[in-house]
Amino acid sequence: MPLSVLILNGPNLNLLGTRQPEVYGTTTLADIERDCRSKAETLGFEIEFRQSNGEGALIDLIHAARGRHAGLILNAGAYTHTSIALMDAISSVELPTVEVHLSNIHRREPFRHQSYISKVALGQICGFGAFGYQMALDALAHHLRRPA
Ligand code: CA2
Repeated sequence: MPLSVLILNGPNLNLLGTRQPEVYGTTTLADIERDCRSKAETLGFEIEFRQSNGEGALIDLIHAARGRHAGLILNAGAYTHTSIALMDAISSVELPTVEVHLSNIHRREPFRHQSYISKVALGQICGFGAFGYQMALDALAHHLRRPA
């Protein structure tokens, strides 16, 4: 059975491609989902691709991922910088997690330099726009196929 990966997107990412193209580009979340689906196929993964604006809803999706998915790719949006609750949810399910951001959060305002997600993630990919999701799928494939 193919390994399954949950790709989870946080607040305001549903607006991608419609506003602030100078910061976030013109790619929509639907474009990113389509590209993730074709990349996942080449890697032999199944994916579930979700977005929510709610912190609690994101936490519920992470809890539900336990036992259903082998890994998590998370762009938690602004909750990245604030949410101990999301960090705890990732710790609790013990799923290998790759953190993704479209923008290079370290070149932006100081309040974006802090990430609670990084403290529990395998690693962080940021600054490569939508391509970061493809990189995250490769990173998870590499991690999940490593010899025990
Ligand atoms: O760079 C990223 O991927 C972020 O996670 C995006 C978040 C931001 O709060 C993080 O610091 C970095 C914001 C997503 C907002 O997306 C929009 C898209 C179009 C128009 C307005 C917001």
